Amino acid sequence: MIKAFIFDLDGVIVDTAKYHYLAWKKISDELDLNFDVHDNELLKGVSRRRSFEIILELNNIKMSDEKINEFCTIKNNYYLEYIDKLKPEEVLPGAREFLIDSRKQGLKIALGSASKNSRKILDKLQITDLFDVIIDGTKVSNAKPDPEVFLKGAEELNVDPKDCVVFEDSAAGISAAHNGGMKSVGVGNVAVKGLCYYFVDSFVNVNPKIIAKKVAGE
Ligand code: B16
Ligand code: MG
Repeated sequence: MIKAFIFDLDGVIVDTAKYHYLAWKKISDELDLNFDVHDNELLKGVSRRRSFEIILELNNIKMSDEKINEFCTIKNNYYLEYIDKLKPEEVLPGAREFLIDSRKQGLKIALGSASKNSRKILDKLQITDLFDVIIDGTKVSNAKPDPEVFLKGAEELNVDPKDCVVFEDSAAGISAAHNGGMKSVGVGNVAVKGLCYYFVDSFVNVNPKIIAKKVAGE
């Protein structure tokens, strides 16, 4: 029986990918590296450091660990300039209502995100109190598709992984859910439609009870 929902952040609750892109683009331009919106797709769901390594690999550039850390810090400062201006209205359509309805129906709620800025983003969106548990990039050492972020969420919620549903927009995130023995619901990104148990275009008019039944095969 489904007892908990675990939500990815970027691409599921809010579109922060556009701000990650603008920040990576700024640093790429400064370093004279090629980087476009198409390349940005490769960074979704991926950690900050791995994101920069991918940009370097695309440009055939090698860099010391020290320099990589330095540029990741600069990128994050650029990114935070956008996050500081984030408005509650930027919660993706239907997501706030879906979180509220899920709780009303007795489901436990966790966040499972790679972002080290998750708490700040939830606070800006004014939805922090809709989550029982928050697992983010500051609490895990293995990136998706490793299931660590979702397994920690299930553990802190005190729910068996098989009774959890993960909502994700990235292929790595869907794999992470399956690797942790959880059901997956793809959100928004048609590229994951063939990978997940069930798919929704958005949370608009989506009923948590129906989702729980669909993934349970009822
Ligand atoms: P930060 P998610 C991920 O969030 C983003 O999709 C990814 O593009 C980003 O690099 C990663 O968070 C780390 O973010 O730099 O804020 O720690 O999809 O796992 O919610
Ligand atoms: Mg995501």
